[in-house]
Amino acid sequence: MPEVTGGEVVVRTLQAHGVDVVFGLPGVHALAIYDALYAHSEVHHITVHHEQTAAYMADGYARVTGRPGVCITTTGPGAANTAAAMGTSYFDSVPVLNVMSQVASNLVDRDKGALHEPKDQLGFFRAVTKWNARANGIEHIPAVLHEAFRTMLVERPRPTQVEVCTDHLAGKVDSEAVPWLMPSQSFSRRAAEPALVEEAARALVSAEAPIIWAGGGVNRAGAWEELVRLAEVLQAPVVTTVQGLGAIPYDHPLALGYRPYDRAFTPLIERSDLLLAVGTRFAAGQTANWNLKMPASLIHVDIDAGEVGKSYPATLGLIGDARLVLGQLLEALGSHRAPDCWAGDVAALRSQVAGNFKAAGPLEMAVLDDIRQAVERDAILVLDQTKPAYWAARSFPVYEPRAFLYPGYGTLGYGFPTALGAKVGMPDRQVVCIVGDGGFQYALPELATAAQFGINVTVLLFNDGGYGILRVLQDIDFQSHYYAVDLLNPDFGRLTAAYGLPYVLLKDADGLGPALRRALESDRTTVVEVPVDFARPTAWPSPPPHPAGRPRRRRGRP
Ligand SMILES: Cc1ncc(C[n+]2csc(CCOP(=O)(O)OP(=O)(O)O)c2C)c(N)n1
Repeated sequence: MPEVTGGEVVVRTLQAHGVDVVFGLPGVHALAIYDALYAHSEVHHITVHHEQTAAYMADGYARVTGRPGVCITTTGPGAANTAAAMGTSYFDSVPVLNVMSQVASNLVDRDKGALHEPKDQLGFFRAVTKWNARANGIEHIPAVLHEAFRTMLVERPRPTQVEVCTDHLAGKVDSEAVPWLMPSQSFSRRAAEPALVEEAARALVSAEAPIIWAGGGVNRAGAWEELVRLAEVLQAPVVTTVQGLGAIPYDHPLALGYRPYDRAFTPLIERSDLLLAVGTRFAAGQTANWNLKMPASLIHVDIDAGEVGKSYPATLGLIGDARLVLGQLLEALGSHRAPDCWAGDVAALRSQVAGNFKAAGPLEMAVLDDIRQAVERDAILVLDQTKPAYWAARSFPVYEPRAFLYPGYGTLGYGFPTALGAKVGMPDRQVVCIVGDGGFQYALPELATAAQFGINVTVLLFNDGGYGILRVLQDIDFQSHYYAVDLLNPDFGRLTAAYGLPYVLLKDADGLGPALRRALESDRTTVVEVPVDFARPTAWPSPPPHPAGRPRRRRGRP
């Protein structure tokens, strides 16, 4: 009888769930997994220089493909190094599976001082996962991994963790004794209660001025086609949260093109009698800390029943996968076609908002315009926590779904490693990372990962010599007591060259467009450094005066 190791059961189970690339950093307890990867070259492994990068890469891969990203880490400190990245994926509902080793099964949680012995590794990761478990023996591995995939693919997508003790990974059993698996295609997603769908359709048909709020759930569930069709059927303008960007193309006539927290949204809500929210938890940042008022009627579509009514009372909750539920609504609406009650208001409001942005941050908006014009329509932007990224989150025109990766958790150091994972997931698309000198230095050694594995992204490095946004806050709140915000930066040119990668230094933000175009033609990761100090804007964009009066009543309502 052929025998298999626990490590091999891990790798074959991942394969059975469609995994063909993993991101990781080996350690002594996890080596049996690596030995199985050695034997199964169909599963590609990308070796990183810090475990947080493995988890960020898995996050980037998952956000752009819609499939779970998988990282492999080793017991104790190696695994713990992924915590900020796992927290980011948790915050933004991204399906990342962290497969990790544990000490030998007879030593777990005994505090005897075994090498890398973690204190309650499952407890540690409970805080940043929706589900986690230890496989108690080789035969248990397929079922535990399968459950991790099930929870990420069927329920709200959030990170999971599976750990296997090192003796189980290295141990062997008869392959026929392993309960090999049910493939992931057998997972079926949840649709909404048909009677509630009918009720929602009736409410949508009789609404006078409905608007749609598209959250990250639309991108995660792959529901953008249904969303756009529904918006067209209802003639309802769509506002997108930062995680929902690209769910409707920015140049679609019904795309509002700005985020709900923008004060420009207020008059629109005041005019609307029904808001259809899809895949959103109405997070603080999107609702001005829940100060945004909602229309009288709110229909909330979400895979997670716990979100419905949590921050805003819902008139009706439709619990299910966004794609399925929007499909159900379209079916229930049948041949209904709403008249256009907003006429030119959407376009007028959009252009006013764009004007406000330009007036409030001329340099920031010029930089973003240059970027937008240089990259392809479906380019993927990955944002770190740097001044131009905040402006981009407010205003960047996104035309394709899953093309704007922003850490809602506010995680500094996210951008560059996540961009690498996004490129692995979508090798044929341009991937541009927007990062400051502070954030880039979280993951500089990953320039080696880019070079070694031929991962080609473009890094736009905005260098202001410190933690610039904190200087701004010290200005505003602490009488300009600049403290702990200046950085002694390396020579980024020599540093990039040390990894054999191209680098361009601009004098200032002028010339960014042509430099970015050239960098995008490179066949290797290229760093474009832009020395710039985005001064504190004179004013944040203020709400535009409302272009029209009350919405026209619809004619021909059924
Ligand atoms: C993991 C983490 N640590 C600290 C912070 C706090 N923080 C937010 S932005 C920032 C400064 C970023 O500096 P840089 O990347 O140079 O961009 P800049 O603000 O200068 O544009 C810091 C320290 C954070 N958001 N996340």
